Amino acid sequence: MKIQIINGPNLNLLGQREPDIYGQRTFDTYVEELRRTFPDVTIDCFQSNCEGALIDKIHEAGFACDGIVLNAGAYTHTSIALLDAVKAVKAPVVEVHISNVHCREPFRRQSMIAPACRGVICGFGLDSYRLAIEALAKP
Ligand code: CA2
Repeated sequence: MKIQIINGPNLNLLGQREPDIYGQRTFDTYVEELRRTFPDVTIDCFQSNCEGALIDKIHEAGFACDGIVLNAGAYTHTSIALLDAVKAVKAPVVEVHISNVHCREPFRRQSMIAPACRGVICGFGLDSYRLAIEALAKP
């Protein structure tokens, strides 16, 4: 099984800023742990701060892998273009968030992409990604 993780804007700063909200670990270290947790799953990672690059990756991975774990960052709350990209592809997409977006600012409660996603997982720190892969890997 092949899973593509796609991280959006500012998530390259994980482990460097705002550790109270996003934790202290870098994503690279966390992914190594994920790969050990799911030895039978090929896990690829992509991060971009650019909306178009995220859309291109969804198009590419959405026909080449078995599932996408998407943390679109702040684009989650604004991007109809990402919604359309998720709708357009074959692979199921799980929306994830590290923080619990429902107990933060009101604008974070709205997701543009959720209606096109298989499911949404938020609030479990980096473990949200493991839970998403768990859900996608279930037969
Ligand atoms: O909780 C999440 O995973 C978010 O998708 C993170 C986004 C935020 O806009 C969403 O509402 C919820 C922000 C990502 C910023 O990432 C940083 C990581 C470390 C330091 C600073 C920013």
